[in-house]
Amino acid sequence: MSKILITSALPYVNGVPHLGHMVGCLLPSDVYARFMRMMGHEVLYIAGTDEHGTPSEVGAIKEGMAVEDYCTKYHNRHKQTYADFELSFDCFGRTSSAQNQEMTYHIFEQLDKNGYIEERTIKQLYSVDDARFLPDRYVTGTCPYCGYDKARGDQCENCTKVLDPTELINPRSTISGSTNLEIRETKHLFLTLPKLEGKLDAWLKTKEPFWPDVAYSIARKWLKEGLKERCITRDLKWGFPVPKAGFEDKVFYVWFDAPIGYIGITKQWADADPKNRNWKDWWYDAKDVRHVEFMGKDNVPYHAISFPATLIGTEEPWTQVDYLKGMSYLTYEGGKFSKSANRGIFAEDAVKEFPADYWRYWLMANAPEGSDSSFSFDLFAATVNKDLNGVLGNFASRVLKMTASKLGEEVPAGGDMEAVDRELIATLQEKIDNYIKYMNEMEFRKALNELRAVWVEGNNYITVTEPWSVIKENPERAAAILRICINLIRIFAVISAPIMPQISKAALAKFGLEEKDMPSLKDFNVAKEIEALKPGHKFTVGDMLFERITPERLEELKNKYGSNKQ
Ligand code: B3M
Ligand code: ZN
Repeated sequence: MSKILITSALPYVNGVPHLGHMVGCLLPSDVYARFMRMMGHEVLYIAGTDEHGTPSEVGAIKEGMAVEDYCTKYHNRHKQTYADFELSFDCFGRTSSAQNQEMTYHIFEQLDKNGYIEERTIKQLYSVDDARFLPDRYVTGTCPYCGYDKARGDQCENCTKVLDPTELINPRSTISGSTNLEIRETKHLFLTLPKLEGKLDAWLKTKEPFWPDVAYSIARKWLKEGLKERCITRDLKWGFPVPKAGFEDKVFYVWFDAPIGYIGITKQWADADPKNRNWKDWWYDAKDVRHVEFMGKDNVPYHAISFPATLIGTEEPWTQVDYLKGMSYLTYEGGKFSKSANRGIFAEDAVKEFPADYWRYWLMANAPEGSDSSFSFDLFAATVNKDLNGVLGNFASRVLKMTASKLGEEVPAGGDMEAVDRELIATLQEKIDNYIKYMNEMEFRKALNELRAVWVEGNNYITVTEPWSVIKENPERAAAILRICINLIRIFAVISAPIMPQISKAALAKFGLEEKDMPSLKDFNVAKEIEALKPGHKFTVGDMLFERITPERLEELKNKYGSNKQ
């Protein structure tokens, strides 16, 4: 057993997550955390809301709230949605916490002490009417690269170019709309990334054999182009005040304290309960920890370059990322999710329509891994009806109903293993081994293909063995077949648990079993597990595990969530 530290990129607190956010980092990290726990590892799974920066300030102004209250409101909303999605964080914290402030200050002071912080005077847009500087999103204007007229000061949403607010054409204040802007000088602190290039390069090389191509090539490209000094302070009110003489009226840039948030949130977790391990056992001189990070591909440079360099610059033994899983994007019917245009389904509405597991399964089976993927209600309904209902759900209900009506509501006794049964065991062992291998490698689409193939084997087995006709001449043999099928239901429930925890629980409950009764996935042995439920073990038929989506319901969903709009 080893210690696995798993983090998901921290969603910005403003705005509510849609399915693309769910599959972009949160859900795969949860599936992996659940899987690793079932493999017998000690797991610490951390996430939280990213609360600083201009988006929160601007959002709070729009809602007429104090920014602290605004962040608390949305933090709670995120937390509830993720709980509804069954995300099994050990701690879902906040980057604005006192613990994160302490960590941020410590890391900053180390960097400063080691000579990696430099003062510079830069030119920034100043709004005369608002009497303040306008960093990042406080300024809107026309993108100099693509001409999009609502580009924000930090990035153009249209062409994704990272911008400097002074580059915008026809800039205006996001707060007041004022165009009475001038360029003024202001002093800021910079992290001298070029000085850390050599060490970063050496560190990155140690990761090369292990990192997936996408993440590694993004990191390499940045290094090749040469690193620039990064401004880590802002003229804002909301954020951690900079603890340095002459900078008291400035705060740290959101991307400086956000990744430190992984450590700060771990400390929140440790502080919340005295029995939790000291946070240092995970983060500081913790040689037995493997750290895996999940994020959207746009976040890779920050996690592969700036944050590792920040930690290297402290000259302290911080835990660095060992494996970085970068995800591509999920589109909605081939286009963008948009709350304002009422296009796409948001996570909190999704769980009101169907149980979380339907979404979890679809999203993981169609995860945007190598390239982008697209959600559509047609695809979703087809998967729910075919894979979940048709293959998995029907198998369970057919087997239990048949057994209950012919032999009673308990695992039947009698009969021996035959060649066809041994073949089934061998096939399942191979497929389950593959499933476990792919899950270990975080190849989720491949893993779910194997999982589905395992369920299909169950259906094939019952089709070939025909217990409903065998029972007429050979009840003993029929009992043996149905006993195997019943045990298959339990096996399916166990191996599906990281993806569909609720369905897994519901299936196990039919046998009076709970989550804690599940065997480890490590060295999962089908020959042994196929005999786990012994003759005489009681079961209840109960409800179907899944509900079919009718054509009428499908049409209703498409209208409600804007699929039928151009
Ligand atoms: N909040 C960006 C995003 O949500 C940012 C991630 C921070 S991870 C430390 O895409
Ligand atoms: Zn642009």
